[in-house]
Amino acid sequence: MKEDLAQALVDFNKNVVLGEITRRLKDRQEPIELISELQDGMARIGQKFETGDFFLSELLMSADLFSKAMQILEPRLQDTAMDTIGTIVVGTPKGDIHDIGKNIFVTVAKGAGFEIHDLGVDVPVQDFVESVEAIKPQILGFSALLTPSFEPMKETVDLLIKKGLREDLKIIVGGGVTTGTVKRYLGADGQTTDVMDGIKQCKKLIGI
Ligand code: B12
Repeated sequence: MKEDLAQALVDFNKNVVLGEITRRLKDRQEPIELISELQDGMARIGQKFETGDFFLSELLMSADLFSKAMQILEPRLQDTAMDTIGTIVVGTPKGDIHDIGKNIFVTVAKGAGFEIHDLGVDVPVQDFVESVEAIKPQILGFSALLTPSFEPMKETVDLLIKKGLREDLKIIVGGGVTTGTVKRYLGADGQTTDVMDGIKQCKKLIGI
């Protein structure tokens, strides 16, 4: 019988989460499908945090368990690595330290053949711009999980335009709190809350 992975994450049931992942990988389920189920669990945890049923300690516990699950899933995602198809600079903007989703995007994008320059979390506007200037990627990716992240992303895009670095660059924004409205506010070329959709958009943005 299949266990409800998302619910097991909400219940912080480490044995069920890790055991179920190991079992389903053995049964040849795609790792990306398992990540999607875990992401649903995280969304439920976020809702409980919003309604005051969960506190910061629960967010930390879920992040820790998600990271443990990713230690099992990550090597399976890298299996498909091939020749480089494009270059992406990615980071989480200033003030934001969420990195679970960004790290998943980095792993899957590498597996899809992208060369990734991961600037990490809490990245200042200047660092994004200097990296674009030095690396000359085709795509700049933001990973944003906090509403206050919108301003530093907007400042980054504005500075890129001012320096004449925007024309040859595609910009995509990902992360649970982002929407089409955020995309339009930033003047970005893509937006997603799903890693596979993000990869598809990145390929399309560079004409693959
Ligand atoms: C885990 C978590 C934490 C952990 C983060 C640990 C870590 N190492 O990342 C900890 C406990 C540290 C944390 C802290 C805080 N958090 Co928090 N957190 C979450 C939670 C529950 C899950 C986030 C997550 O990892 N989701 C799972 C991943 C897999 O999903 P994802 O990030 O969306 O990524 C997927 C896609 O979006 C995409 N993707 C992601 N990035 C990118 C980038 C590109 C380029 C592309 C193409 C795709 C892509 O791929 C991923 C896979 O599909 C969310 C709830 C939620 N609904 O998201 C709240 C949430 C984001 N947190 C929130 C808050 C308020 C906070 C705190 C301010 C709490 C506090 N009072 O201190 C702090 C802020 C700390 C800071 N300065 O950043 C709010 C944000 C509200 C808002 N609108 O601003 C949320 C939404 C909870 C809520 N509902 O209130 N948090």
